[in-house]
Amino acid sequence: MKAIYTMLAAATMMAAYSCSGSSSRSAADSDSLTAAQALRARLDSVSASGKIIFGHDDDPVYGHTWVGDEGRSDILEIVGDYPGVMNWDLGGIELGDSVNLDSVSFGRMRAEAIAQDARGGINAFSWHSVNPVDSLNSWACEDTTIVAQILNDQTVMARFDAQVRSVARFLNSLTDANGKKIGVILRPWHEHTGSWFWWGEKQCTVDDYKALWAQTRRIMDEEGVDNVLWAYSPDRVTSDEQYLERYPGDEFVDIMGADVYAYNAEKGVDQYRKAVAATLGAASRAAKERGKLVAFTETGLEGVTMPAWWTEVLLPAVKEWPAAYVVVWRNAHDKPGHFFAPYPGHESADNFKAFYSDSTTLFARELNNIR
Ligand code: BMA
Repeated sequence: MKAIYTMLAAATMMAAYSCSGSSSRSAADSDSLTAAQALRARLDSVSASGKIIFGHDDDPVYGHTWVGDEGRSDILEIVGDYPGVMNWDLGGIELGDSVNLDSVSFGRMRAEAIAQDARGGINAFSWHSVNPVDSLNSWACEDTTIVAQILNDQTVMARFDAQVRSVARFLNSLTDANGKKIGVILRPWHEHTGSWFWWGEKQCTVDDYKALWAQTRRIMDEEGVDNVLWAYSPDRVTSDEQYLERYPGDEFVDIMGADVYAYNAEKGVDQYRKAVAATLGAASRAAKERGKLVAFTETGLEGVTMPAWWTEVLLPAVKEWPAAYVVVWRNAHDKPGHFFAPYPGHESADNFKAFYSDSTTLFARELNNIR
C-alpha cells in the first residue's frame, strides 16, 4: 500500500503546486482531478482571494430551539444564507450505530452533506470515536495505553481497523447526483496537544501519536478513500515547536488547523487573541513552509456572551491570521447554554449580520461562485 499512498500523495502535491500558479482551474481541468484535489484547488482559490469561509457544526440538523426540522438553520434564519462549511461528527459510526453521539442520524448527515456540496458548500468531519479497547468514549482518558494497544496488540488493532473502515465506508458513500464522490475534509485525532481525549498528549507518546495517523491513513487508503483532505488540528499551543511536535508528516496532512476557544467574554479576549496568534500563527508558518492550507478548524465563545464578538473579536483575528475557513461549534438544542453561533433573537444576531456582510467572509452562496 505504500506505493499507492505515495502516488496519491504525489498527485495531491502536483495539484497543490499547479494550483498555486493559477488561482482557479477550468471546469475541464477539474474533471481530471480526484474529488480531494478539486477541493484543494477550491480552497487554494479561497485562500488566494484573502477571504475566509464561515463554518458551523451540525448547522442544518438542529439549532438552539429546534431539532430535526428540514430546511432550517440558525445561521440561515439570521442572514438568509447557509454557512460555507458544515462540520459533522462521525462519533458512533465505529459502533455501527445509526445515530452519532449527538443523536444525528448518519443517513440525515449523509443527505445534508450531499445537499451542502450541491449548493456549493463544503463539508468537514471530526470523529469523537470510542476507544477500541473497552469502547469508552473519546473523553475517557484515564487509560494511557489505548494508542499503544492499537499499535501493539493484534486484537485491539483488528478492532481499530474495523472502526476506521466504518468511517471509510461512510466517506466513500458521499456521492453527488452524478454518482461522483464529493470532496470533504477529515480531521481525526484532533486537539491532541490537550489531554482530554484518549489520543491526547498525556495519553500517548509522540511516536505512537504519529503512528496512529499512519495506521489510520493506511486503512483509509486500502478502502480507496480518495475524496478526503486531511486536517491536523492541535488545540492551543505556545510555540511553533509544540505545534509541530506530533505532526505526523507532510504525506499525511493537507490542512494545518488550529482549535482555539475563547473562554469568557471581555475578560478573556486578550488571552484569546494571544492564543490565536500563537496557534493559528504556528499553523500559518508551518503551512507556508510546506505548501499546505491553513484553517481555523474550531473556535467560538460558548453562549456568545459578548454581543459584538463577531466583528470585534473573530473578524479581526481572522484578518490578522488568514485561513481558508473558520468553524464555530454546535448550537445544542438540549443544553441551553451550549451554543457557539447566534440564533434569531440572540443578542449577537445583528452583529453577526455585520460579520456576514463584511467583504472578507464567505457563506455558501458566494462560495458557490468560487470553483
Ligand atoms: C463537544 C460538546 C459535546 C458533543 C461533542 C461532539 O464539544 O459539544 O456536547 O457531544 O462536542 O459533538
